[in-house]
Amino acid sequence: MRDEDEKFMRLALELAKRGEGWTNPNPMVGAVIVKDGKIIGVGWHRKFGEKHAEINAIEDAKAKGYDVRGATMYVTLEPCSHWGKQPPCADRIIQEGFKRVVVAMEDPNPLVAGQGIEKMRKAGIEVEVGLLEEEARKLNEIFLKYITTKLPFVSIKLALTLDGFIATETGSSKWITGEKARQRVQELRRKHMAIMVGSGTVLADNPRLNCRLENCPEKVKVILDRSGRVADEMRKGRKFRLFEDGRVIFFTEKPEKFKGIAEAYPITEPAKILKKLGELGIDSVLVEGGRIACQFLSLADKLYLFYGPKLFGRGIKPFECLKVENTKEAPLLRIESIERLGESFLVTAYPGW
Ligand code: AOF
Ligand code: ZN
Repeated sequence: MRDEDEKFMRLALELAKRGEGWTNPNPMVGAVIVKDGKIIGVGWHRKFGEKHAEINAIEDAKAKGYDVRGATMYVTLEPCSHWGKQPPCADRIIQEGFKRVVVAMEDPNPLVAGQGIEKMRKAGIEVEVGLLEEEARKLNEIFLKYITTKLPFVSIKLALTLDGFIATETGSSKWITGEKARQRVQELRRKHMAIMVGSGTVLADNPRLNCRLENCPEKVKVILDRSGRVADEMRKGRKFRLFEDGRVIFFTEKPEKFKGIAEAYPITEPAKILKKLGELGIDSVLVEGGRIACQFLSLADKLYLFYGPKLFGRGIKPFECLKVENTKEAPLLRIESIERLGESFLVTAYPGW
């Protein structure tokens, strides 16, 4: 029984991932309905504001002509008990006559927080909680942070040489990693609502900062431009590609320079920038600018370090602001994984502080 449960929950987790990038700032959720050992319906939360996973799974089973009465539902997040953009899933599960519900994790949303589980139990449904909980928590690490703190999940992405440089002394950085690694960056962009860089990157590279995968929503582009250099250039007639799609937000000491050109806030302190992004409904930010990385290091939730097979000897280092003198003082990272991407590799790590 336990083995079977795990198999169905793994499938629910896989289904949930199909919503990646589309559900923010809501969680990714997957659901599988099983009756007499057979999968009769599957569903996932496809897009923010749209139907929840459980409802999609129930509708899938019904469309195939199945009766869900007496069935078991496997769902990666506690079914909701509140009225949001959608009606409460727990009520629907009760109405439909499910016998058993297996939940990977409780919903940390204070509006739910165990009440969905309680409601279903009170209605006589067998509810089990905690199957593959670790995987479910990892899947929704962005949602977990945002719903509990109202601050965005901060990831820092860097492309480094094997000797730890992000650019040569003259500022050249194209390219340190190979094509496969750069493709992987696109996946990271899909996962995060916003991409953040400094004005230096915008002026030097004129990047699009979009997500070029087939299945990817528009990104919010966040530019740190203390002195308003991008606005100055725009007034001179220069066109920037980052305006081609998505929302663009500047943080600057000179908001007046952006009047009539772009959305800008008079904030430059990293912690305050994050607070503002949270207030704007942005649940995650991928810091891609190497030169701003160190400012956000102490606030980071995750690091994505891509290493290319090159050596520069001299050049620009990403974390010089740390100034570690003794090895004992060095901040420690907890490595989550190491992925080989052609001749490059990706180290994913969580800050240990
Ligand atoms: C579920 N299944 O598939 C999702 C859930 O505004 P709403 O109605 O879409 O509600 C959003 C909240 O509902 C969200 O913050 C989270 O707590 C929960 N999301 N719950 O049972 C789902 N996406
Ligand atoms: Zn729901």
